Amino acid sequence: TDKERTFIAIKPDGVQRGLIAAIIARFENKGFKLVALKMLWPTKEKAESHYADLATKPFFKGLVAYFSSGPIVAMVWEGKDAIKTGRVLLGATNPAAAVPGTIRGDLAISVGRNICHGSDGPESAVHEIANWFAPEEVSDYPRSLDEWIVS
Ligand code: YYY
Ligand code: MG
Repeated sequence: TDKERTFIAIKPDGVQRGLIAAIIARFENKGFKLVALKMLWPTKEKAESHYADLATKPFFKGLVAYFSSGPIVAMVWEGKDAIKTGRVLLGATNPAAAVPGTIRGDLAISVGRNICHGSDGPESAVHEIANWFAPEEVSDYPRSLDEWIVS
């Protein structure tokens, strides 16, 4: 859909490594619209609810520790097919398999330090946006540029 929204996060390693601007630029330059953004330090509990689907995985404990190890940049990006295309911009989960040109393919090496997160479907996008943002923190605003980006 044209106004699809996805939750994108720069994980603690992305913040520590000074990659905030580089990651935001990928989404901005692509043409997506930033509708929410904040820095926050996830609690263990919020990290667990964010990754609730993965609770049975062997890497879950380490993943929650990693995601709550420092501040993250939480964002909502909007645009045509933002969920699927957002994941294309991120690249494969394992940076070793992510192709050059993607964020993980260009900027990361290890699956346990893959610097960014993106929703994987419409249901998870709704769940994740609600997990990190109050409705009034998301700005629904027009951009006159949009007719030059989508037809
Ligand atoms: O959505 P995405 O982040 O690409 O991957 P998920 O399968 O949802 O896993 C979430 C997160 O877990 C991944 O970004 C890194 C971590 N992880 C891991 O540490 N080891 C794995 N074998 C698989 C995933
Ligand atoms: Mg995922």
